Amino acid sequence: HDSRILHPALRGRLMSADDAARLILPGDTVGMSGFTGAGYPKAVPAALARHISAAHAAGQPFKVSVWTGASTAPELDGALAAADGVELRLPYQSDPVCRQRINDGRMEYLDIHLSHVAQFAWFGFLGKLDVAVVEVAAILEDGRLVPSTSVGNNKTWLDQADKIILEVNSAVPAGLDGMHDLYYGTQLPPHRKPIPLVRPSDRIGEPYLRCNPDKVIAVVQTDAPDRDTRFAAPDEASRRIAGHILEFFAHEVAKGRLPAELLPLQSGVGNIANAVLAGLGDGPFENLTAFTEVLQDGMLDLLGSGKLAFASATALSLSSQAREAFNADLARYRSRILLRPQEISNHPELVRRLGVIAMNGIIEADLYGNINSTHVMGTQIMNGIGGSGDFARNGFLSIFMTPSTAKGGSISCIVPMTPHVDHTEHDVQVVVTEQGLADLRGLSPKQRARLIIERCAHPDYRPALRDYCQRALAGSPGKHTPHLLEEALSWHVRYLRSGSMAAQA
Ligand code: 0RQ
Repeated sequence: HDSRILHPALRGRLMSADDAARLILPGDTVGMSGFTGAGYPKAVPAALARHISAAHAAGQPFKVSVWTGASTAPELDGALAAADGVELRLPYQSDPVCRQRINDGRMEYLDIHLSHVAQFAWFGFLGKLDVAVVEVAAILEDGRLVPSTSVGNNKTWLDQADKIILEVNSAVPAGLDGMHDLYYGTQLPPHRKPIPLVRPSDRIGEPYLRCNPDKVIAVVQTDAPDRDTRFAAPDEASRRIAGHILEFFAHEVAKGRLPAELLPLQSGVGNIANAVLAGLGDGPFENLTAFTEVLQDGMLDLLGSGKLAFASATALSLSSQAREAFNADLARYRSRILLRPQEISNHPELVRRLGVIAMNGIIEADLYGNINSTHVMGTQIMNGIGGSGDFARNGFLSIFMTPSTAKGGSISCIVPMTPHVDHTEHDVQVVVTEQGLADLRGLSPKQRARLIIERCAHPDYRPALRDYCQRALAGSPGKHTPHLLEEALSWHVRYLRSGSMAAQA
């Protein structure tokens, strides 16, 4: 353990997770490391949850606000939510207990674009950060930190927090040292300069996090792996979605709109995203690159097979099996992966410059291509917008994918109107389901509607969607984006009342 804590004074601040957690006070805002189940603190949050539960049992109020990079794991989000210890949580989460608390109205949740979090903290939009709790791989002699399996917002938390608690996790492979790129050149307006990154593989910063040792109030040792982020083997629908996307890429290359090696890929979370990556592994494209936020199993496979030449991300979000393979073969990946702060991995300037191809999963799309990625039936949060907006708005191409139905066919994922919109029709170029792919570029709203129904909707729901369109065109005062306002959300209302969107016979 000690070989990972080389700074003498910080070695003197070693303590148990319980003692460290006691330094976090009721009402504090805590910036935690962690991005899609990678690099989150493994011990202090659970100890904090125990203290919170004890305080509640003694009749004392105790809540903290929690900022992270993105989703963490049961040991952090789950434990604190179960203890009713979170006043407000930001940004992206995907924990079932946390989700339940938010939907029960017992926890506030602020779902913001992942690229906005660090700059909002710097702008002072979010208030003061009291404590940072950050997992690292090691502490160097001069106090700089070797980052863990994710970078997320750690740079900002370490800079902004009054007090710092470090978790040094000896389960993080030492070979990760050198695979991070911390850019310290982001300024505040009006002093910002162009970010000097023109290829996904460009190194523009330093390998280590800077940290003022005087702010470090505790160092805790852990030896625990990241969350096991498992993927289901691609099912038939996912394979077909992947097939449509690959065919589309081939078409774009043939038309001369995409180079043979495509453009840097961004791929979201979930099984469908992973299936698309698996599809690319079997496809004709070589020398691919990725400029993305999460490097998941499918992307590691592509790196392994050589199809993917380089990946820039902010987190390694792997299953335990893929992690073992990665750790055993780190030397092979070292020069082909860079982990960056999420303000860089998701930066609109860079996504636009590089011409990223954004591919993200959704809950539902409406006839005109408005996308709901976050809210089930309009009011219940699923996960959050994550980085999908950072990439979709600014990418070369923004592709959204979903099976055409959910819950055994009782829900159509193509609806007349989405009761919540995360990505407006203006940010959406392609919608794809297992039924087919709608290329919406250059089309007006009514043209988009026709294509989305005929290409993407499930055949069981197509007649009702066509019928809605016709009646909306006849009855809508505006013929640009026709709607029957009193009926537009009736499919969702019907599902909530009867358990199915299908019209009753
Ligand atoms: O729920 O497992 O309980 O049945 O939603 O759906 O089809 O497995 O799809 O795993 O790709 O997730 C939008 C959630 C899709 C994800 C979402 C139900 C469905 C199932 C999952 P069950 P699938 P995926 C990068 C970018 C936003 C953030 C983002 C997501 C569950 O892709 O969170 O893109 N995206 N970030 O049954 C009711 C519908 C439904 C529905 C699906 N229309 N109505 N339930 N479901 N459609 C990553 C980060 O930024 C960190």
